[in-house]
Amino acid sequence: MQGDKKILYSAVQPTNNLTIGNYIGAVKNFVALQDEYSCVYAIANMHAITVRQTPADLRKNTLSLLALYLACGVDPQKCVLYLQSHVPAHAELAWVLNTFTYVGEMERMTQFKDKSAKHADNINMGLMDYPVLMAADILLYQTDVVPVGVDQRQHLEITRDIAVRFNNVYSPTFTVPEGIYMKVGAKIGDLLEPSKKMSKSSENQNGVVYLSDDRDTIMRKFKRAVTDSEACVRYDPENKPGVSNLLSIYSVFTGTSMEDCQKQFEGRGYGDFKLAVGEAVADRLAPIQAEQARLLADKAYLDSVLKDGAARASAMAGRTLSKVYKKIGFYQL
Ligand code: ATP
Ligand code: LTN
Repeated sequence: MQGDKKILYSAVQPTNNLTIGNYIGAVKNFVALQDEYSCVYAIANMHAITVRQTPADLRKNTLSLLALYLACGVDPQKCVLYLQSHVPAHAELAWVLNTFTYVGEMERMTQFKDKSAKHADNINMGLMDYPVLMAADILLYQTDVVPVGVDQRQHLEITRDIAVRFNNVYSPTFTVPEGIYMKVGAKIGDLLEPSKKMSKSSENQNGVVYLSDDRDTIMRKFKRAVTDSEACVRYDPENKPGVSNLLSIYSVFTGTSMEDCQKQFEGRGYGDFKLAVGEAVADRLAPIQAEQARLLADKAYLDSVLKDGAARASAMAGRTLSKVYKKIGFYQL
C-alpha cells in the first residue's frame, strides 16, 4: 500500500514493435488503472537482452516504448515510469532470489521452453533466469497487483512462490502479489493462426498488427484474417477461434460489450465484419501514432521523464533491498 492506494506494477520489454496484443493485454490497462492504484511501470530492457539485441535498436526501441506509454495516456505525474537498468536494485535482488529458486522450476517454465526452442543457438542463463528477474521487479516495490496477459501467469505464480518461501524462512518481507487478467483480450491471437498468441517476435508478420502499422497495412492484414466456414459472427473461442479473436479486438478497440458487438454483426458477412474491425483499429491507432511521433522529437522531455522515474523507483526499491540484505545477514555499515 502507498497512502490509501494499492501498489500496481507492470512492465513491457522494449523489443521490436509493439503489437495490438501488447496494447490490449498491457498498455491500455495501464492507463485505465492509474487512478485507482499507485502505479509503477517499467521498460524491461534487462529482460530484453535475454534474447540477442542489436544495441542501436534496443536504444531506439527504449525511447519508442517510453513515447508510446506516454502517447497512450500513461501520466508520469501519477505513475512511476522508469527504465529497469536505471535501478541497480533489480539485478541485486534477482541475485538473492536466485538462491530461493530451484533449477527444476525454471526448466519447467513454458516461456523458457518456447524461447529455448526458438533461439536454440543461444540458450543463455539469463533466458532461464528471466522469471527470477521478473520476481525481483515485482517484489522490490511491495506490489499488490500485477496486470499482465495470461501468457505471464506462470511467471506470476513463481513470483508468489518465491515471496512466500522467503517470508517463511525469515519473517514477512515481501507483499505477495496478485495477477490481474482482463476478461476480454487477455490473450489476443495471431490473425493467421488464432490459437497462437499474437507476438511481436513472430516470423510471419501478416498475422501480427503492429501499433506502428499504417491504415493500409492494417486493413490488408484484417482482410486476410482467418475465420471459418460457418458465416456467422458469434463469440465462441473454442469452436470459432478466428472470429472470436476478431470480436475481442473489435470489442476492446470500440469499447463495446461483446454482446453488443455480436448484435451489431448479426446477419452480416465476414467480409464486412473484417473491414469494420480493421477500421476500428486504424481509427484508434492514428492519434496515438501522431502523439508518439511528436514526443519522440522531444528527447529532452523523454530524458527528464526517465530521470525523474529512476529517482523515484530507486527510492522505493532501495527500501526493500536493504530490508532483504539485513534479513539474510549481509553485514551493514
Ligand atoms: P515477445 O514476443 O518478444 O516474447 P511479447 O509480445 O510477449 O514479446 P512482452 O514485452 O513480453 O511482449 O509483453 C508485454 C505485455 O503484453 C505482457 O503483459 C503480455 O502479457 C502482454 N501481451 C503480449 N502479447 C499479448 C497478446 N497476444 N494478448 C494479450 N496480451 C499480450
Ligand atoms: N515478462 C513480462 C515483462 C515484465 C513484467 C515484469 C511484467 C518484466 N518484468 C514485471 C509484469 C511485472 C512480459 O510481459 N513479457
